[in-house]
Amino acid sequence: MIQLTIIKITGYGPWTLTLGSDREHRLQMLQASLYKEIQDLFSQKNCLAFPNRFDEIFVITNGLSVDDHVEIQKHLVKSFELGLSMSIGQGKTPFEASSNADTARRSNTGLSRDHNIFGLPLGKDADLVQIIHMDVDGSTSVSAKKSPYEVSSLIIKLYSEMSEFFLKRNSLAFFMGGDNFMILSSGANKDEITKFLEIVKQKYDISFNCGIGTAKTGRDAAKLATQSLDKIRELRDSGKKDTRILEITC
Ligand SMILES: Nc1nc2c(ncn2[C@@H]2O[C@H](COP(=O)(O)OP(=O)(O)OP(=O)(O)O)[C@@H](O)[C@H]2O)c(=O)[nH]1
Ligand SMILES: [Mg+2]
Repeated sequence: MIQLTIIKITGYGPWTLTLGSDREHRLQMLQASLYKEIQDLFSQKNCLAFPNRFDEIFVITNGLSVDDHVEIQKHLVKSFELGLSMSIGQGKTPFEASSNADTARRSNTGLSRDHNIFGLPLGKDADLVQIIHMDVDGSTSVSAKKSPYEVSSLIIKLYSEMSEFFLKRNSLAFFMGGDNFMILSSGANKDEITKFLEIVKQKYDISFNCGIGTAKTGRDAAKLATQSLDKIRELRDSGKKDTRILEITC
């Protein structure tokens, strides 16, 4: 079971219009500072936030109670003039958890109405998070042959391919910057990941390295996934073994 919280700016569209048309720089600053504050507050509680279209943020919140969410919401209310809703969902897969969170908000199923927190009463068994940290093998040499924007265009295509492939398997992929992606997965099947690697190799001539981490919290799962990825690099650089997928479970 994984627990996800979707944080959304409430009444954002109408509010943006009140700023007039010279607003883009202000919206960009607002979105960046909102993301920073959310990552800061949630990571202190062993959670990990993922940017989703800038005005919506997904957070792995395994182990977090409604009271923990209220505490964070109180901090955020002090820092931002805009309101935020938090929708909490649990599920057997990340997709199911995200759908449950969204359904709760749309059906106005509240866990704390005073603090704009939605969701069904939380079960206690949201205790397993799995993250796949995917990173392009040798992106520096790929980038050297392209202009910066051509590199971005390639990364967008890879992201699109990844998102579609893993969504079909109830997993959610996020672009984390540079050549890094993280996939919230459940019971990652190495044969399936291998299939994805073969598709991108064949279509784009790109190889990914995939570190998998499984733990009780988002931060711990990400730490183990990155540790697995670094181990793949270490094995590659020492010339010992060419591994593309490695898993560490706590
Ligand atoms: N989000 C995130 N970005 C990273 C991380 N490590 C590196 N980066 C970014 O990824 C870019 C590419 O770095 P690398 O992946 O180390 O470069 P590379 O040439 O692909 O080398 P290998 O991955 O070892 O094959 C860096 O410039 C950073 O922007 C990470 O752990 N997380
Ligand atoms: Mg890389």
